[in-house]
Amino acid sequence: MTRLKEDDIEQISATLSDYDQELLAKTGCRLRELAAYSVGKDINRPDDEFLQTAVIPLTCGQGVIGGFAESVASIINHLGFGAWVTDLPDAGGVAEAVKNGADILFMADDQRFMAMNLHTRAVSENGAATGKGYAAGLERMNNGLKGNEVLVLGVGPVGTSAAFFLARYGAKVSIFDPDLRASRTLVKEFAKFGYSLNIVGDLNLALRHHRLIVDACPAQNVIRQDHLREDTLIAAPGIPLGLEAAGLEQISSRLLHDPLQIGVAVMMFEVL
Ligand code: 2YJ
Repeated sequence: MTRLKEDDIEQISATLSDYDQELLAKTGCRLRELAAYSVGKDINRPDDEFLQTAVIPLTCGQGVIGGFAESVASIINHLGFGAWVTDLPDAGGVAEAVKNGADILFMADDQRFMAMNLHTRAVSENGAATGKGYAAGLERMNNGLKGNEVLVLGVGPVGTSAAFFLARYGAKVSIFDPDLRASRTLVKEFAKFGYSLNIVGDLNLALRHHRLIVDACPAQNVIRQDHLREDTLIAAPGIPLGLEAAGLEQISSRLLHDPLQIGVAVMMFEVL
């Protein structure tokens, strides 16, 4: 799993309005609408309006990422909910959050990024939420996915979740991961839900064939400019972006890619 860097997130708080405008142009939804859509909940939530969320910095592992907790809180604020960062990190921060009336907690270590609602006990994990949100984003960008072929790069938590929700939208999903055993395991898991997955052998051929791509892997320069068509749509939760820099300008209006926004928004709506 990629650990976010300060550079990846430093612009988030200051650019959320622009982010919403771009997302609206690409998907027809603002962040709040996309998150609500992806979890199948009503966008208007009068009962949840007063819920307070505490974001708790965690110092374990490689430590606090400067601006991480603040960025998460700013995204939740932008969605229209109260959110603050605790003064204390770790266990002291959890106690501080509870004492100060937090209803929802967000916290991330190097492996997991979790949200939990202290009243309902609903729990959300960032990887699964991110995959769900990007699947919804691609579905909105394409005005539906029924019968469409989608290629998912990477079958970690984000790619697995994206593949699942793409299949639920009616897409024909192909997966590619250098770990063939992981792909085979996923095929068996999906079969239990009645979904079939195609495992791609030749990545280059698959990238040429597919118009709809989910890039959920941490590898760079996997998608080349010559793989892009004029109607290609890419949903790319993977950090860093797998598309080579030369292709960025050509596809910018048809590319969904952010370090945190969609994942955090979906986590929030999952625990409401
Ligand atoms: O509280 C802090 O500042 C740190 N403990 C945050 C650690 C952030 N965790 C990560 O970057 C993980 N790899 C999960 C990121 C998920 C983004 N999709």
